[in-house]
Amino acid sequence: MKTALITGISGQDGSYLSELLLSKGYEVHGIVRRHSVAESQASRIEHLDVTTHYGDLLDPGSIERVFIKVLPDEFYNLAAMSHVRVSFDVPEFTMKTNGLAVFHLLEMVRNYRPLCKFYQASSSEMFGNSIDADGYQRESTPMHPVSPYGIAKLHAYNLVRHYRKAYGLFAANGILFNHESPRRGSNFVTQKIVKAAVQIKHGLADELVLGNVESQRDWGHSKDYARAMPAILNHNKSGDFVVATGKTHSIKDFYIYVFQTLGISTDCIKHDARYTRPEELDILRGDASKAHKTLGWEPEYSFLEMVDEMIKHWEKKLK
Ligand code: NAP
Ligand code: F7E
Repeated sequence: MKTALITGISGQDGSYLSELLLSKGYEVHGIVRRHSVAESQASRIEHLDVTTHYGDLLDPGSIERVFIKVLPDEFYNLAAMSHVRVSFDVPEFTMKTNGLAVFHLLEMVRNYRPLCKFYQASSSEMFGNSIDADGYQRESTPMHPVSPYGIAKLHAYNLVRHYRKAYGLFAANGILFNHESPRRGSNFVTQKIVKAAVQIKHGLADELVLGNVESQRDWGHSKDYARAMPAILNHNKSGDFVVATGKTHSIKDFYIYVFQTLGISTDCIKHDARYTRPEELDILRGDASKAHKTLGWEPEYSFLEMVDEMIKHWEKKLK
């Protein structure tokens, strides 16, 4: 039986990854932070047979104690300040959590368990507005991030590559493009739109306020993307892998589909600059050919299946 340790186990991806690893027979441990609302602490994972430990990425000693106790075979670092817009408000916190903390994790692996495989949740936000001539971003595309979040993630990405090359660790980056699900935080644009649209349909809200609706994203399903994580760690060689669908939609396309599906007018959609960013990433479209060929990874959900699942979730929840 393999043992996995997951930071960010209580997040969207952590919950799907835990389900997957448990189904494969792993013993799963995760690190959670203390919440003032105790019910919120593990609401996405309370149905799962995992062992949780208190810790915080900004308290390296707390993670080190758990790491030494659990001695995992696979270590997934999914914890992060994951909201790009908010990263402009708390840049230093974001740099420490998403960047510097990864250095402490890699040192821990190097010092205490160098055979433990390390997965880093890297992001398409690292590309910024850099895009290849054919309109795709791939592993070789130059990275010029346009947010504190992206800059911090690039710091961590480079640390992972450095520890792989300098110290021979099995350390890998999953460069994941946007992925959503019914478990997505409701201040990310997809979940915000779906939740508000269902509320509007049922008379529970009367408007939806958005920022830039022209930007485009390559959206996949978190459950599909969680499958790529152990596949990356169980490949015979560590490396960096883009995980994406290759299909892109604008925010406007997204809300038009949701509002049409629910049979409501888009007249109640308003704009407010407070949801825009000082620097915007305009378009993401990933080329996951390496993951297809090397790992045999393919997404199972289509874009519309994913959106429909999110709509059904809110219809059921608000009933
Ligand atoms: P999420 O739902 O926001 O989950 C983030 C997790 O990190 C939560 O469990 C959170 O705990 C935890 N966390 C935050 N700061 C922490 C700290 N200082 N110490 C310990 N735990 C901390 O994000 P997600 O969508 O699952 O994404 C997982 C990872 O993939 C993140 O690193 C994200 O940046 C990256 N990523 C996501 C996407 C995407 O589209 N979803 C794409 C590319 C990369 P609390 O619940 O206590 O806040
Ligand atoms: O924004 C625009 C916004 O916050 C998507 C994270 O998981 O994916 C995610 O980051 C787009 C942007 O995701 C609103 O300006 C318009 O262009 O849902 P989002 P994100 O910034 O792409 C990457 C790959 C990650 O790694 C991150 O962890 O939608 N937008 N109006 C809005 N966005 C939000 N949040 N709220 C609005 O009202």
